[in-house]
Amino acid sequence: MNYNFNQIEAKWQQFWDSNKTFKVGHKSDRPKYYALDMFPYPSGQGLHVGHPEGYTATDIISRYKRMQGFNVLHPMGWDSFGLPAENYAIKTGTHPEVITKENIATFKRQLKSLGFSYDWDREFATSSADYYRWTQWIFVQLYKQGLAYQDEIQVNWCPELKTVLANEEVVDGKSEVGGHPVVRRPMKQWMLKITAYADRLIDDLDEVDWPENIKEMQRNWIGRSEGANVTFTVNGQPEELIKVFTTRPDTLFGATYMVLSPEHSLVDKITTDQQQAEVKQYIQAAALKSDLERTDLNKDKSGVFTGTYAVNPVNQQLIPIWVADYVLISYGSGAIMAVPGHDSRDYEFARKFDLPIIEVLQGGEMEKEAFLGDGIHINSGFLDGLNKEDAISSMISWLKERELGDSEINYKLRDWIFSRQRYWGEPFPLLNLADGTIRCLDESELPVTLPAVTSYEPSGTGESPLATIPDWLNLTDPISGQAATRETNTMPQWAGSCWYYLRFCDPTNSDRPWDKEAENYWMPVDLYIGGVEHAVLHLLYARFWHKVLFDLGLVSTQEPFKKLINQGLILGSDGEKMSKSRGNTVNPDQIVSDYGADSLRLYEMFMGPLAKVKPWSTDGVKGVFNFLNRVCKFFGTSENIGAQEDGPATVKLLHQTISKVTADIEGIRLNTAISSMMIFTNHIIKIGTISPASAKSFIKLLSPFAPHLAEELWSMHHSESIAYQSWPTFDPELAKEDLITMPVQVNGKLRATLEIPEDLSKDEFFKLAKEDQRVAKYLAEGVIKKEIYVPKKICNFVVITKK
Ligand code: ANZ
Repeated sequence: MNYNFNQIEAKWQQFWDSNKTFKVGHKSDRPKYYALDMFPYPSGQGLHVGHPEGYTATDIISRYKRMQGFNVLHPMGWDSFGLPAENYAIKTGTHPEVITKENIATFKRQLKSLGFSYDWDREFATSSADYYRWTQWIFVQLYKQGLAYQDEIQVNWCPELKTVLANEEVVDGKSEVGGHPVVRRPMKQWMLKITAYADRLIDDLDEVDWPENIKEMQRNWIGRSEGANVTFTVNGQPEELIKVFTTRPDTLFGATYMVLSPEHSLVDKITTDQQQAEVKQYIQAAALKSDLERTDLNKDKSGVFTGTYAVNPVNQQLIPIWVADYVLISYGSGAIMAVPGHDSRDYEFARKFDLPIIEVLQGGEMEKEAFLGDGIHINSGFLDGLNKEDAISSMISWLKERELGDSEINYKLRDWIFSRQRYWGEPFPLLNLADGTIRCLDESELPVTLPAVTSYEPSGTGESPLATIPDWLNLTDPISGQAATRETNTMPQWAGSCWYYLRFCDPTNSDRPWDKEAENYWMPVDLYIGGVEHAVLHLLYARFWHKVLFDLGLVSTQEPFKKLINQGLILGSDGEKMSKSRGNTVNPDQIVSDYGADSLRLYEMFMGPLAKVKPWSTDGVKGVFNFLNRVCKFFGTSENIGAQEDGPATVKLLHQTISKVTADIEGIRLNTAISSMMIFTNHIIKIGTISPASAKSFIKLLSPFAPHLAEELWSMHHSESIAYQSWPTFDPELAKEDLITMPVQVNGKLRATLEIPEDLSKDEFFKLAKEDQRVAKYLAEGVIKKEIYVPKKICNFVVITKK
């Protein structure tokens, strides 16, 4: 049979579609499996080759699990609110909804052309009112729990995008989208109290099967830090207290100065007249810098003296109070006690401004650098002689007794700034009433839909374009009868993706966000595959919402995503990141048209381990295309499938291949699974014939990877789809390698006998022999002069003993 992939693929895509082959329901006796892709943002660029990488992996697992007897939920939808569609609308005057629809149609056509086994009946877009109605509903629950509140805070304001950004959306002082400068500015914002869940968000990471680096990124992002707060008084102004947070209360005797962050409320009050001008100027300069610039270890330290001193509570010493931007207002109390002897930043600062450096733990070289390690305390009064740990607890007790401080835990995590001054997002279900109060809408009043507008430009004053539509903005509150205005901010892009995996359990429910029974059956997500770029954004936000929903009894699991895998980036063939400007991008449509979807799927899995970064190679695509061609020719020719019985070599290799492919799929080593199918194919083409039973098994193995070709080959002898055929099993006895016994001698004396596979190479054999404890002992007595090897018979090491 000729490998007419175009025809084969179109035929089977049509078949799956019209038969709804992958449609599932939750009323089933079969065990469930939920395989989820990070649903795409339907951008104007269409699919890139990075999308099918993760999507093919989950598709292989889904198809495999179906054949294993699982009821598999494998859905797809669209994360369709967000800035790019709105920016495009501003440029072209087209409604974001129109653009979004077009983009979705393109994405869907592309995904369908790759033969992914989605239950398309579950498809939805987060920007449709049927969906965001329930996003608003969840906001109402958060509001009722006191987890949503309004606050005047310093926000990341992006003048170019004319919007506020979350910390997570600011990278190196620039907007993550577009790379525009971001400045700090106070604004009234809706906040979500994610900090209330900080401990659980850290602790429950122990329960999930996620890559360790992602867990670590979340832990660092949350940044739990145990320490103490200490209160200092201001010299001459005893009513003014400065509270600091420190992880090292044991170093209090080494505090030689203090630092207030430029935004600290006491700066103005305590600065002497003489220093006022200099301090003011410094504060203005600091406002222009990002937090990252301010805390960069490699940046030169800057600061100014306030002219005032604080009193160190342990020894009543007067220490100067400085203002410096390496202390951030957003962390701890925005003030520190500086211990240059044992903190690197303080050390640099003290060197630069000639402030005293006192050693309070022994072990370092104060002339060179701060000593950060553990040691015995010196110059520390009642702490002298204690190590770090004991001194910390001793100091905390001392401070507590005198009401000068207490133990404290701090988090880097801040509450989530949840409002955006944009049009293309979920409207808040909130009314500002004439009497100054806020009314959160009732479930029955949802959805609050986005009105049609003609201009999408943000006002630039910090208000959303929605503020410019009086008909939508102003109303009489039907409950209180008061005049009211709607909240004009919209929710950030992350809102819709915080719970889409729950909606997939029950996507068309118009009474509730999801049916409890369906949720109970499908959740948690068993396998979630997506990009590492979501490590601290989507994955943290979704876990937070999920925990709130869990506490409300609305979901049955503490964690949403049981197992997570990040696919590695696919680079251009030049080894650089793919980008239009470099001209190294690959269009998946082109590959599908030249080689077919099965080749693209197979190639993306064959490139290397899923999690690794890998460069693209079109020659590689040709390689797997040739493999599929050979499979098609051989298995598509009925005369080849005529063997009465397979020879022992074929039987052994088949059982080994089934064993290997099964284990590799379970371990998500999809590249090596493909290699073993290639080895089997080479073998069987050489033999020239195979029994129908063995051919069936092989085609089944191939089917999750190259489903179109597998369906076609299967259909030559069967009338049902291969999708739900049972996965082939293997006999471990038959898969076993034949072993031979090899005696190992050292200087002619038998030291061990090794059981090795018959076809083990000489090098591999010597490696095993040298690693064997019984042999290694004698080899260690000298140096190997000679290695004698008689295949399948014996080996001998000639060792010359050291003198
Ligand atoms: C005195 C000290 C002595 C400190 C020493 C460290 C070592 P983590 O671990 O990240 O929580 N700090 C406190 N608030 C700060 C702020 N707003 N901006 C910049 N730095 C701040 O860091 C806690 C430590 O960072 C605190 O402990 C404080 O310096 C500093 F040998 O206090 B330490």
